[in-house]
Amino acid sequence: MKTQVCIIGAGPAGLMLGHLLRAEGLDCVVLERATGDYVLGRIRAGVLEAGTAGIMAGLGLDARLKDEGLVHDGFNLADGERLIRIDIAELTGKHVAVYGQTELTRDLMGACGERGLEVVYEAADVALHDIESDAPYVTYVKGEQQHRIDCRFIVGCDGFHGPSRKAIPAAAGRAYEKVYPFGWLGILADVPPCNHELIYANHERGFALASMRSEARSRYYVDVPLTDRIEDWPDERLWDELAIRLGPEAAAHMTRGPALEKSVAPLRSFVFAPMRHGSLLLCGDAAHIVPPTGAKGLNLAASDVFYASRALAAFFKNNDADAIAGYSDKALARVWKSERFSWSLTKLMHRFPDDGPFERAMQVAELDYIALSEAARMSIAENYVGLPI
Ligand code: RFL
Ligand code: PHB
Repeated sequence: MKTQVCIIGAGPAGLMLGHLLRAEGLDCVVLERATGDYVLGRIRAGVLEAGTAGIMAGLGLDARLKDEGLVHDGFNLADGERLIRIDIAELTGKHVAVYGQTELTRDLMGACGERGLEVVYEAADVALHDIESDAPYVTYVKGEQQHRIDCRFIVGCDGFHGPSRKAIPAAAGRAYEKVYPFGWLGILADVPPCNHELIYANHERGFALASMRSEARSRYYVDVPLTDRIEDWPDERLWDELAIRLGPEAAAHMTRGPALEKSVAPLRSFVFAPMRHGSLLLCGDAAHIVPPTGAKGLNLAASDVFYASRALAAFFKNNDADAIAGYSDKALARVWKSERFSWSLTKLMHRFPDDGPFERAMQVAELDYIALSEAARMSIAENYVGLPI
């Protein structure tokens, strides 16, 4: 089989890129290792930047997002008894949307048929070949048969553990990494949220986040040592811990319920640069990871694929090879700023095992500063709502 662009991975990055390329009239195929149900079963991001919603609107795929997404004009940082509200709408004139990654992925999946976006699910042993040439190809196995896709470009949207980044010779790039000494234990439950906006809490017992998926479905997190297992956290223990860490006001409004899903996600900052090698472009988690504090991961995947789609369209329509050459710098300029924001919010809102009284005093001083300075709140708000794409 022959196509212009072979996309590896049908997560949000791969599907969004596929639709952006189809909208430009380009040919592409998406290869996904898992089943569609598996991809939809992963409970991940919940907050969409204005720019991500804008990309969905540009594709004409935002009907449900507009209908069911919750418009949030602000969010809160809690430190003990104090609640600092960041009024995103007043400070930036924009808002974020609470809309699950699952729903966004469902919208993208649902439109594949009508828009001629071919997705091959359960593609095993996906391998990249000749990525340094102008005629790369991808092989995979499906139904015990080996298949080959010849293309002009491969785009790796296959997440942190996928084969694309690994296909780049070590000497051709550099990995920047920070691993944090805790993970986030998340619970999803069909109970109304304890607050109409998100609360990120820094409590002496550790971090907590109160989030949601709808008026009737809540998502909460606490940070836990990496050695903790799910079995260590029966629902009641987790609800008790959330009530303490989020504080009495939130606890008073918290409804408990059985977990629909419970999982631990390790926290990591990671960037691989450059994000292109020869005829291979990387997008989303394949190229970078942010800790979830600040809700940037999915949103960065969206801006990457937007830039990649522009570069690929310029190449195929105007023979513009410079656009491809410029992709990595363009994407990384935004990636690094989101990495910085996610890292700084993680440092501000978590108690690190090696921190002493000085580090804690710095957190308190920074939270004091945010509480009293509109300039400080503005800086947080413009990053949270999303820097321009
Ligand atoms: P994904 O979603 O990992 O999709 C990659 C796809 O590639 C497939 N794949 C392969 N396909 C073929 N062959 C192979 N060998 C393959 N290997 C892998 C996989 O099956 C998968 O379908 O990456 P993508 O598309 O780059 O999307 C990135 C986002 O998923 C991620 O950044 C966010 O979920 C991060 N994140 C959040 N981001 C936000 O913007 N806002 C949030 O509120 C937010 N909260 C979160 C998060 C991530 C979390 N976890 C669990 C890591 C909360 C959590 C808890
Ligand atoms: C979520 O609702 O899953 C969520 C919200 C905000 C974050 C991370 C995750 O910063």
